[in-house]
Amino acid sequence: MTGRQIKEVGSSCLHIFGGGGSSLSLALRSRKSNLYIKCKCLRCEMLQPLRSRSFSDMARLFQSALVILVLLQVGIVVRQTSGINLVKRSGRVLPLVLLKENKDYTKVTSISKICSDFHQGKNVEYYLEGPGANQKPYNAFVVNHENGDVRVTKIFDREEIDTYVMKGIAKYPNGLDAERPIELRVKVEDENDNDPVFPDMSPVDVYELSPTGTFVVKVNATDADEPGNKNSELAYTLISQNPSHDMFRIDNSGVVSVKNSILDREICAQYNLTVQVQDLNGEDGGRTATGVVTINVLDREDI
Ligand SMILES: [Ca+2]
Ligand SMILES: [Ca+2]
Ligand SMILES: [Ca+2]
Ligand SMILES: [Ca+2]
Repeated sequence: MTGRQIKEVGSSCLHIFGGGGSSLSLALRSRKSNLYIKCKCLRCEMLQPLRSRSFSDMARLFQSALVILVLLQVGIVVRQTSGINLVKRSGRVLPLVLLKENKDYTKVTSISKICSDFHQGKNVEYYLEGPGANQKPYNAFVVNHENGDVRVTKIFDREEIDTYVMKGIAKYPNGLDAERPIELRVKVEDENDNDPVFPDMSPVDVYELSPTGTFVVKVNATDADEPGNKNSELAYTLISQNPSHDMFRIDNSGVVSVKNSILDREICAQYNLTVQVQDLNGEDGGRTATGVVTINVLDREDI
């Protein structure tokens, strides 16, 4: 057989009984002018060298391997129809688990469940790995080694950790993995449990007789709740001005500007504005905080 012929045969691949969460494949491969027969299924992969280059020998080997694979597939089909397979293996990712922060789920027996296709009786044990399991914070999530039920041992704080990504492991008693790990992702949903916080604000300056609309300062409070969530969307309002000359205004975003163009340092050289900030973008029920903005009026030669 010529090298060209071998390459042509090796370029084909015969898949049999694919789908349903399992597949077997049989292929010929040429590597550095040597010919190999490759058997592959979900559980193993075999690359067998073909020592004979004759087409009849190669066909016999290919036929033998095909018979083995058919028998393996029949075994898988029998197992699937007998109900032994508990979970489809596609994706190897469990559905996302949503837990509200501050809510007590510790009495819930199962927030998720790891299952193995190869679980029969007590032949498989389950484990959890990753932050929240066998890494800090340790044992926030624990798994029942026998049935794969995952439960929690604490009340969660989104502002501490908002997402946990763990691996569910299925092992045989001899310590070998029964199959590939499955991903378990838990998201902690936000609750509006943080007040806005005003930063320390230094006094700011503005010239007397500045025109209406002159920028004075932008107030920037913070809120530890989830970014992009209304729980941390802030809106500002002016509670009072001292003295109450109504010289300044503040917009929703916290920008303080001159409202009245008759600022006169010789009449009043300093104003204290009491500003309120509210989360939920200022809607009813939002949490609030107040701060004071001190504004010094600077002199011009206006007399
Ligand atoms: Ca919190
Ligand atoms: Ca908040
Ligand atoms: Ca929160
Ligand atoms: Ca002046």
